[in-house]
Parts: sequence; structure tokens; C-alpha cells
Amino acid sequence: MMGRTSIVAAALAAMLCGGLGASALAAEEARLRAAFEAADVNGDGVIDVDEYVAYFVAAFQRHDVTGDGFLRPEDLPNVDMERFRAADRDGDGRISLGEAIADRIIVFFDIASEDGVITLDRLVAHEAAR
Ligand SMILES: [Ca+2]
Ligand SMILES: [Ca+2]
Repeated sequence: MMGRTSIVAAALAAMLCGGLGASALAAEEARLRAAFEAADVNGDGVIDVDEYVAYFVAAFQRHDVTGDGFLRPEDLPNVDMERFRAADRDGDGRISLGEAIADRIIVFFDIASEDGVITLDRLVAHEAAR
């Protein structure tokens, strides 16, 4: 349920995102580029499915502060509950590593070009369209 404050905050965020200034856009691209380069372990300029999954397994482990092999909404800053519920296949309110990988593989092939890899341009376009 959305309180009045979060509705205002969401409206504000939508407004801000719609009118992102050049510097905010550049900062977002820099953030994506850094993540892209971190994920591109073999440095061939594209992210294949192995690199993508490995990147998110590492992220999963970083967020799983209790080390029990599950992520809960409170483990994730700025969690999008709609996305969380979609990833939580068995609906137990937490995301297992298997659920996280399944979710990420769907996202991977959503972003990937026809040759099955993610380029920086495609990642930026995907994030911009969200
Ligand atoms: Ca690569
Ligand atoms: Ca689950």
C-alpha cells in the first residue's frame, strides 16, 4: 500500500527522471559503464550469460548479510516490490539463489542482442527504457 508521502515521492521521482539533466544522465551512464566493466571479466567488450550470472551471484552474496542463502526485501536498498514478487517464484517472501539466477537469466535475454551477449549500448538503452 502506498502512503501519501510515497505517492508524492514517486511522482517527484518520475518528474525528475523524465527531466534528467545532462549531468545526471552522464552520471547514470558512468555508473552503468563501471558496472559493465566490472561484469566483463574477460574484457572482450561484451557481457555473456556466464559473466552476467557470476556478477549477480556475487551481488547476491554481498546483499545476503545473514549468509542464510536468501534475500529478503529488507536486504535490498530501494527494492521494487513488484520485481521482488516476480522473482520470488515460490512466494515464500524471500529470494533464493536459484530464484535470483532464474530471474536474471530472463533479464539477460531481454537485454541481450541476437548473438546472446550484452553490449554497453544495449544496457544503457534498457536502463533508459525502464
Ligand atoms: Ca566478456
Ligand atoms: Ca522464494
